[in-house]
Amino acid sequence: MYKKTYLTRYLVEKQRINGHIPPELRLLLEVVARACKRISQAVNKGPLGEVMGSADSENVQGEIQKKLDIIANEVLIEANEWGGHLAAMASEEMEGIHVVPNRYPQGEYLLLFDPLDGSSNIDVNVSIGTIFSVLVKPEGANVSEQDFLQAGVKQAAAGYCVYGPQTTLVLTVGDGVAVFTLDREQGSFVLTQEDLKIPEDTKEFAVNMSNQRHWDAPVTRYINECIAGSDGARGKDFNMRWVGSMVADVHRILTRGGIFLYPWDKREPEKPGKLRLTYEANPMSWLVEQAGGVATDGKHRIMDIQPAQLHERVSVFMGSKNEVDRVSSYYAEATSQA
Ligand code: P6P
Repeated sequence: MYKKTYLTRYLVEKQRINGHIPPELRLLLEVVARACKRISQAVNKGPLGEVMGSADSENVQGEIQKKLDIIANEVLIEANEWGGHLAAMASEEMEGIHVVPNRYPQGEYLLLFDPLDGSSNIDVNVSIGTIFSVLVKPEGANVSEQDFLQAGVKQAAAGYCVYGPQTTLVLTVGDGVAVFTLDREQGSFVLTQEDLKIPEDTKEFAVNMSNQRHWDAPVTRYINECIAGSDGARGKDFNMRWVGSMVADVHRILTRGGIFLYPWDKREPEKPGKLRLTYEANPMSWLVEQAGGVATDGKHRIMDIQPAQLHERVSVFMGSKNEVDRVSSYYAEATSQA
């Protein structure tokens, strides 16, 4: 019989054996996991749940919100505000932070999330997911948005839950990456993989090719070499995958290697990239690094970037070490030749 380790036992042992996570952080992660189960149930209903389609609203990014974006956001807020483990939350779907109401005790953690990443895929039944990042609230009286502006290296925990053929929770608290698969009969997440490792080499890249004419030179050079394959400088053929849902693409890369690229492009030159630093790039970067991969914006380690704004964007290259390092070397060459 397969010895099943459920999420609770995994976290209790992390707390008890290596004292790696304090009780409040364990509680936080269990509450987030429970919220993800509820989101999974809503997502899995699809049209039967009358939750499909767009809401009549836009988020802070100016993007049309899907009904499930709002539902997922509300599930995470409601699940986390009463437990006493959090001081406040920040979300892609909310302009400002959500401070835990006075009727509840405030805790020492800050939770950031993209409640339903890839929501453009909801109506076409393609994998989507929840991305979350946990920070420790700095000392001081009243929590503020400024408290959330911490570099990714300060994270206490990071993870995502992908709602695909399986519902899978992927988590790090700084000592490796663990994977939990939702056992729907038990209603619990079961540990199905520990200490995930990304191969340093890969033949698979993930990028939205329709943006090619807008990229800068180092990215154009890198992708053109991948496409030239064994006929070109790389001397090997590459394959391309692009789901259009970061959670799905990064999960594939964590599982079998690859490089994910969402670079700056000249369509909106004032923006460093499309993806958000604090609740998308930072948690994904920590998971990738914990699995032996690399995550940069082409010039800097993503987790070293000091956020200036809660919803600021960043250029993203992450995955198999040798491929991401190659992109960085092309940026370095371009800078030295400038
Ligand atoms: P594009 C989803 O909207 C998202 O934020 C990421 O999940 C995904 O990787 C990216 O945008 C897809 O962007 O421009 O290819 O639709």
